[in-house]
Amino acid sequence: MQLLASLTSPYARRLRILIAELGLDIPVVPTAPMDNPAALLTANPLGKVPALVLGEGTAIVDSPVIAAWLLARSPTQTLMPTTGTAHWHARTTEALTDGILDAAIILRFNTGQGVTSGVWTDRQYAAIDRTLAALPARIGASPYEDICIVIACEYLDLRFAAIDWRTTQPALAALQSRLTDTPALIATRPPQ
Ligand SMILES: N[C@@H](CCC(=O)N[C@@H](CS)C(=O)NCC(=O)O)C(=O)O
Repeated sequence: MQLLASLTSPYARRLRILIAELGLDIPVVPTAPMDNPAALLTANPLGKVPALVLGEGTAIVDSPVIAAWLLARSPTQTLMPTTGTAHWHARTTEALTDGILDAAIILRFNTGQGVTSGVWTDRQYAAIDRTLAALPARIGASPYEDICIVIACEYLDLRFAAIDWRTTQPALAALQSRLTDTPALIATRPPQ
């Protein structure tokens, strides 16, 4: 079994943290999606990381699906509630923080193509701002949700230093500072 992942991917980072926190032994194979390596395209025709290769011709793709698979393999885990309202709350926090990453990545690719303004750009920034404002109410709901929130915030630090989420959302800053020395977070911080 292998996790194909780029070391800067925030989606993959969440899984690398889960793997560490759950004590699973799944090697990470550094994979640059934009190079279209054959192993990635075989595992995931979308050409995106992360992808979890289970073995002979079987792979799981999309980080929330892979996260669910990892958590299901660890029946005694306490990172994410597995049933009821708390479970769907956690899945929604996961989706909201993924949405921040999706919007940030759209902005990043647009910038790379010289598109730095316009309705679509404004829409991504507005989605990021609104979602950041919604996250403080979700802090502390479960360890997994806190991890998802910190990963999204730290990805903004990496790629969008101008988004000053620490000033606009001090509760998120307090969470990030409380978790900053978590070994799995330290071990998975992207190379600067
Ligand atoms: N929804 C996917 C998003 C994955 C994603 O966008 N990964 C980026 C790297 S951070 C990628 O592989 N991009 C290459 C591409 O879009 O072609 C997930 O959660 O796994």
